[in-house]
Amino acid sequence: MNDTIAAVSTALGVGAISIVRVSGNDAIRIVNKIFRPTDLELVKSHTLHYGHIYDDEEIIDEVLVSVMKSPRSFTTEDTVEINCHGGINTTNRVLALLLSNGARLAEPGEFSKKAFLNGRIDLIEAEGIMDLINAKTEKMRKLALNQISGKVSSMIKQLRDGIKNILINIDVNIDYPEYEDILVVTNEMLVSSLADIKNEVERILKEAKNGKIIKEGIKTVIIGRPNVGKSSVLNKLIDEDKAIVTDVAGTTRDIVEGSVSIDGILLNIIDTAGIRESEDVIEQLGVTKSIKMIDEADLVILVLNNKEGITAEDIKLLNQVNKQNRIVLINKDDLDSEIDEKKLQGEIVVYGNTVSIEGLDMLKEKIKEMFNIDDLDRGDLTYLSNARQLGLLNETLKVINELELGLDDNIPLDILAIDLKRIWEILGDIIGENYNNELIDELFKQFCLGK
Ligand SMILES: Nc1nc2c(ncn2[C@@H]2O[C@H](COP(=O)(O)OP(=O)(O)OP(=O)(O)O)[C@@H](O)[C@H]2O)c(=O)[nH]1
Ligand SMILES: [Mg+2]
Repeated sequence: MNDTIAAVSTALGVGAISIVRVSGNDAIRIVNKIFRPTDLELVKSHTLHYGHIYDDEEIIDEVLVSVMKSPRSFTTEDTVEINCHGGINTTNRVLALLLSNGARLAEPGEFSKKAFLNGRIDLIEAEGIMDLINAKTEKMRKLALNQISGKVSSMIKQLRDGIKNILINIDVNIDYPEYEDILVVTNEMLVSSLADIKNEVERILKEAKNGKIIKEGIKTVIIGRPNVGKSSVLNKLIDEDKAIVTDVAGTTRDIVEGSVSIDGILLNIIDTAGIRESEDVIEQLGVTKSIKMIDEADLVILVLNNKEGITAEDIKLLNQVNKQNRIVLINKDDLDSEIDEKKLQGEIVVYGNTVSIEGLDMLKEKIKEMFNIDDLDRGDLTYLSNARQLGLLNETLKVINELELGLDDNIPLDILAIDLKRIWEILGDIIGENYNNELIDELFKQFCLGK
């Protein structure tokens, strides 16, 4: 933890500039050994210095070096960043010199880990940094930035503070029952405070769905009988000839994936094998896979053939997806219709074809409505969006439910306080207030080198 670490923080490749970062007690002293002409141990914090990196008397590169002294740096330690010329050889030479002069090569994410362990950022903020680096869309960037700014953490901290206050009051009640002017915590009071906490946890979990959609997109599976035009629909939506289209039923055997953005939200589309009974072993494997995809989907698009009418197989498929978010797309509406709409009562139905775009535009509109995509932008994008964080928050909900049962049974307050403390602890795990070393190591290893 007290080692001075070094790593290349920019992508290693050919580019104008590379940044090599050094952090730790000896950061300034180590860089000073290979940098001339300025004595970096004498400079002020947050200053930039022009000069050269030397290996003995050999000039390795012409550089700009920035010096940030503890505690005003990302890691809170002394930090030096060397802006050298990009290019693999130069950058690696500079890094190698730092290592031979006493720095240790950083592990992936170790700078962020130091920032966390030194109390500069909490876990939610650290995970936000990773999300920001990986952000592919404008919304993903905003979402991540709100995580880094502490807005998301403060939602969790407020919940924790509320619970802490109740716990303090319970403790005082138990320890000093003779005091008359203190608030006496009753089961009724706990019922109402707990209801508030539960509401807030449920609200955060509900809104987290928006965060998930922004971060991961909408997993959309196109299903239907063979030959109804599923692959054509995929190709038209993503504007690319990705899946093979023929008039032979059973063309698609394996799944084919593509994605398209709807107002900044990624629609991750999966085209599947047409579902039917088949003697063909390969085709049947494809069909099994199609059915499996249904369970994992955020949205199912069931494609029907306008010209063929609704068959018993179509109805069977419709029943199979009745728990899913689904849209029925009646394809090939350029041909005469045989569709009996009475069979589709209560369904969201869109007509279209893959010759023109109007019908598929309408399909996108329906998806926007279904997932409130317009509203996603209006909120301030303060959502929990990370699987680890959400898993823990779901755990608190379980304990809250148990606590509610305990309250119904009039279990004494000091026993209930144990569950309440547990909720407080799990919420602490979310922001990394109480952490376990193994988990922290695993988590930061997923970061990139030099971050
Ligand atoms: N008239 C018309 N033909 C279409 C339309 N969409 C697709 N087709 C034709 O329907 C046939 C089947 O299209 P595919 O996209 O391969 O159908 P599929 O549902 O993927 O079929 P499988 O992969 O076999 O399950 C092809 O000959 C397409 O050209 C449409 O909107 N109108
Ligand atoms: Mg197909």
